[in-house]
Amino acid sequence: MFTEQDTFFIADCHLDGSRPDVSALACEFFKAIEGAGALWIVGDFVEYWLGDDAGNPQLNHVFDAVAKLASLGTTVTVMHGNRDFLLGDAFGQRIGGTVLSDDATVTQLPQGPVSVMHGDTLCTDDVGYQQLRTLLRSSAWQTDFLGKSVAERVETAKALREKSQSATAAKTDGIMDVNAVAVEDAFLASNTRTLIHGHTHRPNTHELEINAQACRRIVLGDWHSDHARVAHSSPSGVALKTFPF
Ligand SMILES: [Mn+2]
Repeated sequence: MFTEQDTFFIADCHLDGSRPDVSALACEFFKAIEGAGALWIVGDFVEYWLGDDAGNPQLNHVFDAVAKLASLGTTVTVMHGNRDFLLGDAFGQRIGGTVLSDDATVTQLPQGPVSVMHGDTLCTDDVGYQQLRTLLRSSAWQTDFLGKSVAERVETAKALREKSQSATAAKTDGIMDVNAVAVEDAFLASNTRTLIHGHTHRPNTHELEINAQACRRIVLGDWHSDHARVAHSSPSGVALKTFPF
């Protein structure tokens, strides 16, 4: 049904052993897009990741489904989200794809270059989060964290999550959405007219004008037990679609 000309973008599956329905839907999706040229998983594929050596045995069947898709010829690229920034090269090999550690990248689609990012870097109003992000993405912190036993990492991650949850509860909706200047900067830095990102869980297509050029910001949805909003690129353009198709 799909060909090399089709590219899909998904984000925020937040896969977790406690949500088997979402895992099942993801497996269904990877089967449904067989034949597509490329799949981009744009961050927060999994709810947490403590390192490739720790893995998550409860999600092996989902990783197998991605590996199957890749083995049939779809190029799979994974970008880091704020929850799974420790996905590494071994995970990439596990799923037959590539893990990119860049915050943003540009991919060439039939209708032109498209900028792709998780989207947390656009939420610059959330100063507390951005400070934490700088720490967690530093190689010093990551080397220290990955040097701990898996049991110790579980404890550290739990403490971080509790801290972030209580901070999030105190934040307004606006603070947790993208900042308009950061969006403009992202368009200018990438020199593209289409930006695809996730993270905010506010799936939508925003038309905007930057430097007198019509631009589009496509926001991917988070995954629910029965549906997900994904982006589909074909020679006729890029559009948000609801899966199941
Ligand atoms: Mn996120």
